[in-house]
Amino acid sequence: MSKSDRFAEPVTDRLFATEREPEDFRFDAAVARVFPDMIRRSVPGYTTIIPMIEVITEQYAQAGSNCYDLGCSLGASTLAMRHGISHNDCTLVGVDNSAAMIERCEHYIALDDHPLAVSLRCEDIQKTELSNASVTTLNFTLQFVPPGQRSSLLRRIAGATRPGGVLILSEKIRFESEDEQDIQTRLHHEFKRANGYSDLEISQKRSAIEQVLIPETLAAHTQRLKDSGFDRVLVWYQCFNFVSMLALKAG
Ligand code: GEK
Repeated sequence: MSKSDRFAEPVTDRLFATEREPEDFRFDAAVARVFPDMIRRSVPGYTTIIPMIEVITEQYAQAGSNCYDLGCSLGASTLAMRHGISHNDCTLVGVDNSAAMIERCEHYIALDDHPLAVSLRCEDIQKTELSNASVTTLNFTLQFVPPGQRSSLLRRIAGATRPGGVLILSEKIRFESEDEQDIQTRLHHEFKRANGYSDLEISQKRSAIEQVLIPETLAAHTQRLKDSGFDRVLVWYQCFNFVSMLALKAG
């Protein structure tokens, strides 16, 4: 099976295609059903970031350690980590608090042919047990945690990370300058149009998600990662207002 086949699902996202009552976005069964299509057509760079998570995991997973995918959804990033781990004594854990996501994730994990066991937890990432970690992934998940609760989660992750371990943090960001914010937002919306979303879909999704997904600046992310106990922070990927960072603990 090729890497892209592992995540393929032929269900097209039409959730916002017709006029609907304004309601906050939730990761429910309807979203879980169309999720692979939704995230691929909505997040610039997602299809590059997933296979790179495998490459990064390959570099940083340590023998006898735990690897965590926090906010694993259907397991695309979990499976990338699984294929990147070369130590058979590692433990891989995927965590998501959406039962609809975890249920479908189990199915995707079972379809995959890698021998490393994956343990799935339907839990809040803010409460889930973390220890002895070498690689932790937050692939577009921290943005859904209320801003006031982000520091305590990152402190817990840094505290659970071994020397030489990493956190892969992918986020939608906002920009200090209003001008850059406008340009990057317009380019993101053009990306969605090019992927077949209508203006109605783009604007209804935007209204549904704006109270739920709170983006912060790159400077805010970097400072908080350092304050939380990571020694080094670098950006390894950016496409418009979507960024992936690597936060490292000194070895
Ligand atoms: C991927 N990483 O495909 N506890 C547990 N899960 C949570 C929490 C929380 N507090 N908050 C949000 N989630 C995946 C994509 S999607 C990103 C991640 C997106 C979960 C939520 O249920 C959802 O499944 C996931 O985080 C975010 O690489 O939809 O833009």
